[in-house]
Amino acid sequence: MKALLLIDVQNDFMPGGKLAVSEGDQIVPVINGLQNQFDLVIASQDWHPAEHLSFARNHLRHKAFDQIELNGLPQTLWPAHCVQGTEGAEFHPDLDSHRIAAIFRKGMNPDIDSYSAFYDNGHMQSTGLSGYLRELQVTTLYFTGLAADFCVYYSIQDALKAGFQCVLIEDATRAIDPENHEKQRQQLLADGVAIIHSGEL
Ligand code: VGL
Ligand code: ZN
Repeated sequence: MKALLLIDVQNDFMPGGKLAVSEGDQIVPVINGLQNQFDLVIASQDWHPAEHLSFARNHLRHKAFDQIELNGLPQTLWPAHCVQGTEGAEFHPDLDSHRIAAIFRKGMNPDIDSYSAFYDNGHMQSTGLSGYLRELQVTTLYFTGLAADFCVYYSIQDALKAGFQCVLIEDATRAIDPENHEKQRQQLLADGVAIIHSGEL
């Protein structure tokens, strides 16, 4: 069984949002067009408390995009984004959500960031997503969403470790830093991830 994963298709990652990904909104119609081809559609949502320590504003001497160490892990400091209950944390208004069977939220613990939909960045706590997928006999995951070089990339890495076959639908994602994404793309191919266009499905 195959599942479609929608990673963080949220307003704050769209043009005009707090942590905008260029052309992020262009993936929404692509994702909407794909959903009918899957038995299972799952979404993740970045869901931070206002005091989250990945936010630059919660550090005295730092600004957005500074690199620091946070509780022993490298951390990029971000503009405050996807704060729980705000409009920025909602899905894009045009995202078709009626087939989304479950939403896995992440990034609630203020002390650690959580790019992957499976684990926090320290791999200390699971979201339960891999167990959920296994219970439903899912073997292959098709990845879409934002951002290609953070939450999508790290979700794929964890999915591979958990034994899922992974496919990245390239026109259904966009990167914060396209150069970074290009390097990661080579890594994903080397790791056995299929990278396809939505038209191939
Ligand atoms: C993301 C940076 C911080 C993402 C989330 O969804 O890719 N990136 N929080
Ligand atoms: Zn975040």
